[in-house]
Amino acid sequence: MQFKTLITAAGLALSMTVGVLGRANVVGYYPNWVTMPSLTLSKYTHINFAFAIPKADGSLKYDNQSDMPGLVTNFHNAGVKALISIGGWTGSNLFSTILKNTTTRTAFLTNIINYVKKYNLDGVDIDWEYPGREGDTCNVYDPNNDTNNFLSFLQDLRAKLDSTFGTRAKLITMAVRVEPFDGPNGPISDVSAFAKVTDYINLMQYDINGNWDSTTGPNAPLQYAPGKGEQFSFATAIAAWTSAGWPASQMNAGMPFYGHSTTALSNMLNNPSNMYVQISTTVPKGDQEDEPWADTCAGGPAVYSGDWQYKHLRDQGLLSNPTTAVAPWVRTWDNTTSTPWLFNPSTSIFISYDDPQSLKAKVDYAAAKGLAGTMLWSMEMDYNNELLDVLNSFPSGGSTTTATTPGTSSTATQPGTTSATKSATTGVPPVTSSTSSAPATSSSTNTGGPVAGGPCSTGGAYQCADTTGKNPAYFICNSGAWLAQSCGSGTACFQSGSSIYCNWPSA
Ligand SMILES: *[C@@H]1O[C@H](CO)[C@@H](O)[C@H](O)[C@H]1NC(C)=O
Ligand SMILES: *[C@@H]1O[C@H](CO)[C@@H](O)[C@H](O)[C@H]1NC(C)=O
Ligand SMILES: *[C@@H]1O[C@H](CO)[C@@H](O)[C@H](O)[C@H]1NC(C)=O
Ligand SMILES: CC(=O)N[C@H]1CO[C@H](CO)[C@@H](O)[C@@H]1O
Repeated sequence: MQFKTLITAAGLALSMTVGVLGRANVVGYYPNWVTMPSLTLSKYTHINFAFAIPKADGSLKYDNQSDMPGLVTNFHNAGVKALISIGGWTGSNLFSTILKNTTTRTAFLTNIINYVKKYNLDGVDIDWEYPGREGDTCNVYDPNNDTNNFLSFLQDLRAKLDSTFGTRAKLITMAVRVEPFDGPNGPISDVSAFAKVTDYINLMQYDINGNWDSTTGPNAPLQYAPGKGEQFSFATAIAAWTSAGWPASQMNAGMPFYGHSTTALSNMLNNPSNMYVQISTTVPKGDQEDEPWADTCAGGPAVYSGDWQYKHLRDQGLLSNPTTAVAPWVRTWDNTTSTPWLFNPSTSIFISYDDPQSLKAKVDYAAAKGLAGTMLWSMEMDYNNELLDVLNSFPSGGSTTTATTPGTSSTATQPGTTSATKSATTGVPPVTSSTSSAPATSSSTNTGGPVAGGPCSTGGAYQCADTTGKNPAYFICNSGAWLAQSCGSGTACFQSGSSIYCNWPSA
């Protein structure tokens, strides 16, 4: 919605951020199987209901569905977009099968449209784990066809959503892993066709190391330690998608509001600079809510997850404040991965998790890369908004421009976009969460239309020059005056409420 891509005539992907008064995305996942504590809705921009499960006939099964109308109304009243998320870790076994069969594929598409309509939703988030790659062990997947079938399905879904609700009136987002979708030869090298018909990816930059590994290690490293643990990180995920042609301005960085625990086979406090020691195959009980659970797909006995929600690190007394451990727990900060870990020398339990300090490092990194904002798993796991507040510190007013094609010189960029970026990064004051989701302000709806150099009052407000959907010109309110700007060559400006985006011109 508020962030779209500018594509230059030369076909080099150039992304830039424009926004609802410049506000960064904060996308929360709302699991339907938990009792949700009271929420500060003003601190979210989007909430994804998790999960609607695709059934073999292409229908959707969502538990506690009767709660949805009231929740959607509450979210909308707070200016928050509501989406249905389809799939998830245990709900992804049939995507491949459904999309191969014309009958079930058509039913699936129709059911999504009807679901969005029935519940007055703002869009759909597809959380297929994973196209062309096995996720949960009983999933059907097909490296030869899944990714192509997914693309053609999304193209049809975009067309049908647009024809039913209006052009770009509804969002399509995707939760994705740390590398692009898989084809027959591994992750594909060009995802730009996906970006054209969808709005965002939500990067799942967590669960990188856990009890499935042979050593302790970080759940969500900002950078990985070469040769230690899995060689993926928050940074490599952004780089992998960006270099496959995904615009940074259509990415939300994923933030875990939980940690994983394992039992170390040695006393890690003897060498706190080493976060990687051998572990027991028996997973310890995590927080007070962790119960043995049997994955019906994977089979095998019921086992603990070992997971610790951040709120229970706080309310079960492991942390007396966000960065102080209570004995016998000892907190260590790992400089390489920019994450904290806890160790209890009496039980040898190790917990890798995120806290305000580590999330701040991730927010700063994502903002510097020009991302649209953040996503978090999941909404019930925070403690007094200690983590959510860090996500809300993501710089507003638009992030930096990122030329996503390696090796292109800066002179290849469109003059208009270069200067737009400059003003977006220097001229836009932060916007508080209470005003940012409000309806368009008088300055951004300026009935006479903005004029270059004319006065404006809301720094960071954006407005298209007209609503024809053919004109690239737009204006940014910068230091009290409208500044003339232009979408990239071949694209036009579209108004959506108080926000604008650049996209292919209307027919
Ligand atoms: C419905 O939500 C409640 C919590 O509000 C939860 O206890 C229950 O398990 C949920 N039902 C299903 C089928 O997920
Ligand atoms: C496609 O799905 C329909 C409905 O479930 C089923 O009747 C049909 O046999 C399937 N076709 C193939 C080729 O599997
Ligand atoms: C981590 O970095 C900080 C600041 O640069 C430094 O003071 C500290 O000694 C480092 N710690 C380790 C364990 O390397
Ligand atoms: C059902 C389907 O789409 N099958 C195709 C999967 O990919 C292989 C290899 O490209 C094709 O031969 C199949 O027709």
